[in-house]
Amino acid sequence: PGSATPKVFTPKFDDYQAVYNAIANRLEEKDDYDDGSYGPVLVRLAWHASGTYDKETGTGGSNGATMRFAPESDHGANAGLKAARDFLEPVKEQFPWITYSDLWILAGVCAIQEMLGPQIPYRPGRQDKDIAACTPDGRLPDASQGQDHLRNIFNRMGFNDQEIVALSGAHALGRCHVDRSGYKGPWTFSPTVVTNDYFKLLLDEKWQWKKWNGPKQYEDKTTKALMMLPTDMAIIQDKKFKEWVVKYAADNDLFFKDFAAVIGKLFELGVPFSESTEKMVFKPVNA
Ligand code: CCH
Repeated sequence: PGSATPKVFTPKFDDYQAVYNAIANRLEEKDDYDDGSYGPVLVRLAWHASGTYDKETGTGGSNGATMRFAPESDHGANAGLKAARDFLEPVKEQFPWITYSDLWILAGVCAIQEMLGPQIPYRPGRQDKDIAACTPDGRLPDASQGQDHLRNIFNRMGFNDQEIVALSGAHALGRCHVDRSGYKGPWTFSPTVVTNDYFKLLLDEKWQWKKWNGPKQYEDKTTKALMMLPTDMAIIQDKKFKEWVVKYAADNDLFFKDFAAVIGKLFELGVPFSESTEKMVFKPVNA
């Protein structure tokens, strides 16, 4: 009797695993979407949500999901990510208790694991913010630039050379779309599987400028089917970056270990977790 406190739903591991499974089971639902999987574009969504972080001001990062709103959704770097946000909308409807910010990151973790990548420990606790928290344009990398730009952008998030190179290995996945970034084509022959092929191809192929009317990009001399951005090429043009490219090309286990660690760090930039929040490791569906 008396004033009963209303029951608040406190999601547990199994609830997050259920969200994970719902995403995993839909990744390949549309055969005609790109290379047959929404995995790559979900990884890009989680990265662009996180990569706005500025360590000096503590602004940006995955806490907030402010890319739901213009102007951030209209930033040039985010072109095409509506496909990923729309893909997740039915999942949000099915599990209304999860915040968009936690959902987008969980989707990135799910996509990496389901595309046979390493396990990425996950913590929930992000809160959605409103339009006022949108970050200014220009915080994400510009593909037309070189190594100084990469260091400026990623040092601002708090990453060193080794971490920059490990993160770049995500370009084993997915492709560039003319109607999104202006660039064209995939980096590897298996764009829906996490591998160290990006590093191997950077070193083993001969790369030449693509002759076309689009933005300056490289193509492989052998098949002309693969591409590299100027920023991709910068990590073999720069001696210090290249040392890590050589290591990751030679050792997939090392790449998986370092990639899991750096992605875990990226996805948590600027998130004020309560100390009791434990990391969850989700069971893959596509094992
Ligand atoms: Fe990236 N990326 N990325 N990228 N990216 C693009 C696509 C993907 C840069 C530019 C581009 C990371 C780093 C960089 C993915 C993950 C990561 C595209 C094509 C451009 C341009 C977009 C389009 O046209 O659809 C630049 C510059 C950098 C500098 O470092 C990092 C870090 C990550 C993740 C950890 C993924 C995945 C894609 C494929 C998306 C898709 O739809 O297939």
